[in-house]
Amino acid sequence: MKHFHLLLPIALALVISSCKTTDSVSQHQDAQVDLVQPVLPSEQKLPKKAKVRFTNVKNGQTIKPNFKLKFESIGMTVNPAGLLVSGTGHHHLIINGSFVERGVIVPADEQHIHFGKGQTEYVLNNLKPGKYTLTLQFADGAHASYGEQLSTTVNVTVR
Ligand SMILES: [Cu+2]
Repeated sequence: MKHFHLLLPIALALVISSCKTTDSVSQHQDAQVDLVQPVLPSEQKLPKKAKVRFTNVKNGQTIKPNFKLKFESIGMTVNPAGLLVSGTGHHHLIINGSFVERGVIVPADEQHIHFGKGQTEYVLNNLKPGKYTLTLQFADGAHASYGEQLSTTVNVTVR
């Protein structure tokens, strides 16, 4: 308790200096992002009608191991990865996983396939026969997910 009066000003100074640092960092980031977009696309309000869908496969369908999936977005424009523009993004296919929470970066691994060039079709890589879930997930130019609204999942049998 003796040292309390000594510590308080130090603590205050730390708080003030950390605020200053945070402000300058956020101002710096805003300045960069303002060139394209003031808010990250994945954080912006989505059109109510915005959705994605597979155009050539329905839930419960049986497909070939090298089936060519086709997909589309409604109310959102497909752009290559790297461009942070609201209302745009690219598709991802998630095999035997689920949609990615809004704002979370879609992983890049065998289970999560990115279509960063703006592709709207994909030939399955000779999947072994069996049951699969295929999830389509739309995410912004930085691969940040638009969340469940911009995802769709179908169960398929590969045979
Ligand atoms: Cu991506």
